[in-house]
Amino acid sequence: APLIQRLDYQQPPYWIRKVDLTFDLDPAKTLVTSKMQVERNTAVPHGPLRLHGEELNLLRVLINGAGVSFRQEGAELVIDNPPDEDFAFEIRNTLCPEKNTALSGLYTSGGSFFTQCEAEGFRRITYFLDRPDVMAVYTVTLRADKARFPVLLSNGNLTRSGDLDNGKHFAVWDDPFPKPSYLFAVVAGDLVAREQRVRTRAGKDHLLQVYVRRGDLEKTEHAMNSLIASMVWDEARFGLPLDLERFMVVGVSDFNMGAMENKGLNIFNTSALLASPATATDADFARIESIVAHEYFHNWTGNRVTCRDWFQLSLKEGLTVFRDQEFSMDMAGTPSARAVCRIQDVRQLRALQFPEDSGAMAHPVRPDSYSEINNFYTATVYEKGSEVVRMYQTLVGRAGFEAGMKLYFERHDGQAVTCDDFAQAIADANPGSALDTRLDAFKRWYGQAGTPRVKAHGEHDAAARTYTLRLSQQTPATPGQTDKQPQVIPIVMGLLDRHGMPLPLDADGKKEQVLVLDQSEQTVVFQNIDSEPVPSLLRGFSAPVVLDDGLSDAALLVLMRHDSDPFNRWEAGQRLALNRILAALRAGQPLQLSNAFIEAMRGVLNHAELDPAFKELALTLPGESYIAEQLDVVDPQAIHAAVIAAQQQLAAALRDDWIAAFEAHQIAGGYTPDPVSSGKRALANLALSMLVLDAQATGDTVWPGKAYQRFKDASNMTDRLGALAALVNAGSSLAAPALERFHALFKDDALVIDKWFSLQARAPEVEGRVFARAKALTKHADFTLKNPNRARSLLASLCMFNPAAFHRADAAGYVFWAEQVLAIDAINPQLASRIARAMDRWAVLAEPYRSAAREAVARVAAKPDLSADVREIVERALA
Ligand code: B3K
Ligand code: ZN
Repeated sequence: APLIQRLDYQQPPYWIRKVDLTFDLDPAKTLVTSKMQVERNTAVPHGPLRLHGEELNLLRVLINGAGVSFRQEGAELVIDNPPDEDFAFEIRNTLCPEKNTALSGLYTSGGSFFTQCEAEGFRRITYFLDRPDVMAVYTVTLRADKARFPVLLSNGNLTRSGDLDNGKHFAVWDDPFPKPSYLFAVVAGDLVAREQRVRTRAGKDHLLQVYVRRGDLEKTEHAMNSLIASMVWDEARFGLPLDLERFMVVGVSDFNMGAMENKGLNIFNTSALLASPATATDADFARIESIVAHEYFHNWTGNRVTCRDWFQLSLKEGLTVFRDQEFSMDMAGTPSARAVCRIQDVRQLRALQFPEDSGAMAHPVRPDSYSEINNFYTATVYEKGSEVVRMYQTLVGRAGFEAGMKLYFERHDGQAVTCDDFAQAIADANPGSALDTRLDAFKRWYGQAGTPRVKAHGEHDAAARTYTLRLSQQTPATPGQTDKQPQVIPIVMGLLDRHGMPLPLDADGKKEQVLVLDQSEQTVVFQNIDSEPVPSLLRGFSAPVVLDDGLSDAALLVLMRHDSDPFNRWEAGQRLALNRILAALRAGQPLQLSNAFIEAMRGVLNHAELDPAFKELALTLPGESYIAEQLDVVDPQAIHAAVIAAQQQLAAALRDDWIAAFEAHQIAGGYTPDPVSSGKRALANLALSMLVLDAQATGDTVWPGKAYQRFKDASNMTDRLGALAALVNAGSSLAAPALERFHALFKDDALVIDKWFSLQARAPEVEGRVFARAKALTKHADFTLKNPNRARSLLASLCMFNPAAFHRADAAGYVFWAEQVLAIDAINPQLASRIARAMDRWAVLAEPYRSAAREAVARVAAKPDLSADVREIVERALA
């Protein structure tokens, strides 16, 4: 597959302004008739009309109603001499949805039809200029058997429907908004809907519908509530109302990602839509709220203003992730609950994006080249992209950012634009701001890959009563990018005295400020500082960087106890733990937590005012992949051993406190997924897992027994799964019967069975048993590579989220990975290439893992018939 370069962008030689599509839907052979209004683009040189098409049977091509000569060149349909004037263009083709296991284009799932067109799925439906800068208005006619496909949906408004001969019926949908083909959607099947009519602030009425399979209706209440909350929020915070009379959301079991923002017809993976207290955890409820919001927010940031080309993907994804993160924080409410959201987002960024940014797939937020665009729906484009948007807000303030968004829509509504257009709008709305004066330098965030390292060193001069903070930055080399320029890094900061009291930073007595680091080295001097302060830098994680401030454990303890910024309080505790773990790993010594650390953790656990949700985060040790990020040579087994040792020590030393915490955080009454109750459940579940872990070491049988009882009696999935996880993760002998019981109880609920697979594949490895069990589970009757959720629940869990089970001295994990990737690639290339990324960081592994991992990647790369998706991943890994 050719490498596509960002700088090669050119406008298309033709525009398609209007599309009239007719579908005769049949799972084995669907007929598509596409009538388009085409117009020459006079801004670029005259050339042939080249349309994209994949896996289609072409039946006929007409221009202005008459046959025309054409060629098929690879995947393109070429018409060499189209008319100069606007013309009517008609294509007829067929395709086979039921054989479409790639889940891109038009496919069937559970007997119904669904589409997925982003990024390049529309060309698997019909021939088209399948690129986001070609925007057209669509009219869609659907015809299908009425008994099998009673519901017929597409984008926009339903204008007509009725019966046809032979038991068929039809529906006509009109979408008044011009859109790129990637936002097109069709759904047809035997579905039912939860409906809600709402009136916006502006007084407009809307019909909201959530379509699912019969039987799943009672699991859609949370999604509907989340949708309504999203509507209210976007109008209140950004003045952005819903622009369609009808907004539909549909669930499908076979789906490659979380959900898709098709105009007026969002399609969701059922895992991101369906929830009931008995089957979904608090984390599921939160994820559903945020994905429903994310897709809804795309209606403005993505659909009304879309991307000129796919290199600009973060224009819509980074911005929309930022918006959904802000929404979740606003929904959470209290400052502490907001901080919990922020901590979770940063943890995610560090666990997924930081490794990406330092591995073989490192790429800028706006990539420079790709061979398969689906490989660039990454943590960098999404999560780092969101951090970039957050930095705009930090630099211009919340009101300034809202003004910038307003200007962005004033300028670009209805257009396909670039990240530069967004940057310019925010800057122009804030003349003279810290952003406006450094806009070119700020935009390096779009072009430079790699996580910047920021060093901070403070010196107190007692005689001069000054505190001098020296800051420096450096961004490591990444593939294809050796020399990096300084980035614009907003550092929100404050100073504390050694008792933890905030110090005034200037004559006005300000206690917090934003330092803008935009040089390689910079010095800031604070006046009237009487004694050595403790700096609290990068509050709220104000930039996606690695900070090395060289603080002592004593200083970290001050921050952990007293900082006014809850994020930095959490961060200080994490750093204390990390320092210990890294010291042990570097020395090759067994880990021993210090008393000071244990007492600090006890202080957090028993604290009278801290929220349970915050305590749970503070008492959870840094993840294994984040620890690996700190090391030049990674031994996954050693990291795992250190983390387990730290957990065991924390479990033993705080045993009585864990018991008290468990007992104090039981909830009477019904289940609600609100932040306060879910925080209590999270802390109780952590306490339980610590108690069962400790019991495993001491031989105590009381706590495993209690865990089993709780597992059996739990009235909600969070507590049931929490208790089951406590047994499984501690390696208790009660784990096997509990797993069996869990399976029997939920055998008919696919989303719960996914949890069952995933829990087993993520269990802490002990003597190869977890790996062996995971491998055996591929033969389980419920396992299939065809359903992405199921495949990921086992394979991604093992290969990407369980390093100690996966990286084995005998290389069996890598052999297994290669087999599975190849098997999935023949079915679903997008899914295969996600799992292929488990090997992104093979080069930093210690021996013997490193050589064996490389060999496995090379074996996959040697296969001649790989998809473009997997090929790009393995070739980048080997480059
Ligand atoms: N825009 C889609 C992702 C499409 C992925 C294509 N491989 C979902 C989202 O980000 O909202
Ligand atoms: Zn998105």
